Amino acid sequence: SSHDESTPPVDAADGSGPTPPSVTPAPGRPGARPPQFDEPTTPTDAPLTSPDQAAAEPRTPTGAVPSADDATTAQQGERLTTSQGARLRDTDHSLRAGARGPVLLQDHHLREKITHFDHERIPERVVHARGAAAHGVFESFGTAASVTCADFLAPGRRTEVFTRFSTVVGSRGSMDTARDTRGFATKFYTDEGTFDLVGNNIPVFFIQDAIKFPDVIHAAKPHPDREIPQAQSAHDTFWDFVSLHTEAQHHTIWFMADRGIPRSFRMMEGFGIHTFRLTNADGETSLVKFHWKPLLGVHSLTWEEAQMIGGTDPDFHRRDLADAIEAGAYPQWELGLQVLPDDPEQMFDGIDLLDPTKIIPEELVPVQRVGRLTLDHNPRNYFAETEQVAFHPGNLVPGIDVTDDPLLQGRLFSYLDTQITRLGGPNFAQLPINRAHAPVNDMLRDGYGQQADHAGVAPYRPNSLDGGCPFTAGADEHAFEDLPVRVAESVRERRNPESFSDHFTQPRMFWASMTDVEKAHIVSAYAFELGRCYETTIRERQLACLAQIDPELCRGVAEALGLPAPKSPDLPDVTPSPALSQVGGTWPVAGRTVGIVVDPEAPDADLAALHEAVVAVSMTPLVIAPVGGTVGGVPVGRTFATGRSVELDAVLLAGAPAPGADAVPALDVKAGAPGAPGTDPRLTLLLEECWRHAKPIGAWGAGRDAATTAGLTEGMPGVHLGEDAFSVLEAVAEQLAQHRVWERFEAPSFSAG
Ligand code: HDD
Repeated sequence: SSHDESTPPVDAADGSGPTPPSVTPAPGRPGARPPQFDEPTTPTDAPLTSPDQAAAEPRTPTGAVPSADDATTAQQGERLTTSQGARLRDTDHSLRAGARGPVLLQDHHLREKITHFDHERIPERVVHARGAAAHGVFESFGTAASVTCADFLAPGRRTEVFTRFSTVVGSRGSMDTARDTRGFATKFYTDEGTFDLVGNNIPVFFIQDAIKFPDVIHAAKPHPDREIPQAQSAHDTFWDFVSLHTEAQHHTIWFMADRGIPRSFRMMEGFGIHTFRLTNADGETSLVKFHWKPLLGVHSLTWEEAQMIGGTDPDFHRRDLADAIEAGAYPQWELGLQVLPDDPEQMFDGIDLLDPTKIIPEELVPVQRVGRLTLDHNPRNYFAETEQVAFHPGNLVPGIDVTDDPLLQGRLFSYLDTQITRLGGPNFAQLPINRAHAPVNDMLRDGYGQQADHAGVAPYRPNSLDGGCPFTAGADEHAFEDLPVRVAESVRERRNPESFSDHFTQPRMFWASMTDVEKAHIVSAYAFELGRCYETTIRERQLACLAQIDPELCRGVAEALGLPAPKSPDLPDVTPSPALSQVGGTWPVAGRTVGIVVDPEAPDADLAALHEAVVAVSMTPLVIAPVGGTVGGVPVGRTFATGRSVELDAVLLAGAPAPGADAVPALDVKAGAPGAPGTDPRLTLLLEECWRHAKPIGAWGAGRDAATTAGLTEGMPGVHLGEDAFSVLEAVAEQLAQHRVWERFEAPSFSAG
């Protein structure tokens, strides 16, 4: 039968079914259509109109709501349609031969809906699969004009940018806080074409030649048999490779150090790694290294925090970036250049500038600031923007060129190539996020996913039919010039230069530049990673590498592994580079999260004012109470069940909730476990963790008693017991400026021996 009269659709518009939930359609766009792209050069359409968001629920702990002009609705019109624009009466029931009968093949809407869904996923990036991104602006200081004619670096220029941060090894759904290198890729949509700076948060790379990239990645990715472990380097194949392929040792010590577990994307440096060649308006060239310097400083998690966050909030970095931007705490970096003369040797102080496993210490060649990056709005759609953005180190603009670094040369091939699989054809540059903001006039035609409806008959040159166009640029028309760089007279060969062969002096310099607490973290990181390997020979081989870096480092790791420390050869003296250490300075506390533990039974009178005071210094207050709701008019951000210390940068005790009825069973704490009687064991745990992770702790009033009961007394490092909330907040914020209470870490045992 074709139609069963007795079973009308349950939400039929004639009112016979239940009332559909009321939704607010987007105003003013009846019959709205997806943006039409006449030419691949049209900049992205203006955002679609959105409903007023003023009444939306707060989405962040700060209570910030999306701005009213931010299009946040999925709806592009008032009535649901097919992809062809035909209005639909029903999208909830397939067309059947009777309500209980089989589904009909003729149900074109069912087939369209399911077919599209079946193809919603694209391959994740072969590396850097997991990432988060934001839009922003780059403002040039104009200070680079003497070294480059790149227009976006001229005085007063503002350029739109899109920056994507990533981990390297994990899959798209892996955790943010894995110990790994972080990608830091920025697309500058300049008036002279798109420039991509595709860097990392570590200034050196694993390998010196791109032909080794499949090897290092195969070694670092999960084992091919069981596909474990996910997003980790703590496994045999990784350490097998880096211990055999010792040019990887410099990069490896960087991510065994705290750089491998950043506190936030906002608190990472970025590096272009390779040496690039800049040209100024007079045609003079220089060699440069690019640096991003975060205004919030460079800060890391502790390893225990990173592991715990991996469980409680695998999206920690992604959330942190989006929340900060939404709350108006826009992350900022300054772009800096180390400028070196472009002489034929391309060497500096014995360092081959074409070797991407070496740095130039900042103390020898200062980083000169040339502009500021501000990330000020979140992507509207993760897939369209963050997933589909396609970076390429070959996206260069006049004034910036590559060098013969063999790693960079190979990258110039790989990035274009990979997008063809990942984005399904050669037209990915037409995706809105990838479109140049400069006018495009190419002769690339057809192919999968072609969006443009090109006019004319002559996409070739020379032609006489389409006006004889396009013309190429004249000498003074800001074209990208291939510099007449001299290529060494040589024979073709597969070989590294001798100047690439020192693999241990710079890791030794890195080690020597660390403070004791940073050294201790490095030793424990190696001990953890090698301790997770199964093969003793691999551990021994890596210890032999460490012996070539530093005997203390080697001894510390060997002790933890219960293996003999191989003897170090005679090692060169190195001059430490203080710029490599993360400890010792003070930085702005903007965007830090301050937990405020409250007792709902005896709310602190000043809670609302305290909350405001935290926001006033651009920090994020997170009120923590045994159960949800509001306390003293302030919303509870986390309960003892949903919160964990690792989300916080500092904790304030405004009160001390007594154990609730559910406290003990929820935690499964045995009676008689350590912790003060009368204090909720979850609070005890929170304080213990904050102590162990060297976070400032403040308390006043009733909170002070709780602190004392927990064994925290005035005079202990980073413990601030005061008379009132505001003086305690001030003391805590001042301490937080150093990132952690460094004194709390134990003296590392290896330095004693
Ligand atoms: Fe790469 C992605 C950074 C060497 C091949 N790379 C990718 C991304 C970053 C880097 C940040 C993610 C971009 C995004 O967010 O979409 N890669 C680097 C750095 C390197 C480096 C700093 C060395 C200095 N990469 C490198 C080599 C090769 C590749 C030597 C290949 C020979 N990289 C790729 C790739 C990826 C990529 C396969 C995967 C997804 C993509 O490009 O778009 O082409």
